[in-house]
Amino acid sequence: EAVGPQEYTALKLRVKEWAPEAEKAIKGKVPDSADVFFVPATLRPETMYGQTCCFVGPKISYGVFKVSEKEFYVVTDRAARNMAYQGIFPENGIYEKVAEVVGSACVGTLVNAPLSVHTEGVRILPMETVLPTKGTGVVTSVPSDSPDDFATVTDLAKKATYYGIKKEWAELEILPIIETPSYGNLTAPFLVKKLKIASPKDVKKLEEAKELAYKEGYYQGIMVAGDFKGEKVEVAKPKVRQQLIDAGQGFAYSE
Ligand code: A2H
Repeated sequence: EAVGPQEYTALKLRVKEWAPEAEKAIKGKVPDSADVFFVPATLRPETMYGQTCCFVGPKISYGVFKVSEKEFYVVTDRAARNMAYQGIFPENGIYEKVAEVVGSACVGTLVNAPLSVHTEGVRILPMETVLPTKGTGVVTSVPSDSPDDFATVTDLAKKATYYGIKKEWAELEILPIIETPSYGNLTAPFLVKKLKIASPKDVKKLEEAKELAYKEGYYQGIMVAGDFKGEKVEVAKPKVRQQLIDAGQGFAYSE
């Protein structure tokens, strides 16, 4: 766990089509003409090309917060409070919640994920290990480079019926984003296999895989997707972040 403040990139994933239960929860509370965004917080903006879905905690309660008449964010109350002191809402310290929705009700919602190769959109899916006390409580999934994400999408596809999802929602193609000398161009799948991680509940081994993936990716990785192909991850990371911010598809969030 880092000691100083964490500098996240918050990403704006626009809702294209609501899951029926979530639609009921927001009906009449958000103008029809407005855009609603799920807002994951990430430390790896350079991997956003590889988003295949976006996770919420099924039992976590989320708020729908008003940014303007045209724009609403889905995050935890805790994150909205933090954002209110970081200039993200119109008035300092003030955040207006217009609706509440539990994570499980959002599962199946189709969102547009900025930079993702999956331009048709990605689904909101459940992840049991999402912490309500970190980031925004929304986690975008990049299974090529995050062992947690790879273990979770593998489990979701295996037990699609149990999770009440369509199997294909968890099986969007995983494309190479970063090439590394030790683990090839699909670092997370490689490490999950190598360390024989069987499920998202293998917390200890996942911790080890995360550590290895992060070091190798950050210090040795070369981009093989996106606008900064051929550049070192270390160099590309702030550039991708800035691009997202300049395009209005993301913003800085810290805690
Ligand atoms: B990262 P730190 Cl490709 N609960 O983004 C659980 N995990 C959360 C979370 C929450 N409430 N909020 C954010 N996270 C995840 C990309 C990524 C991430 C890659 C590789 C590693 C990685 C795509 N998922 O994180 O404890 C988010 O996943 C490895 C730790 O604040 C976020 O970045 O350091 C990261 O954990 C923040 O973790």
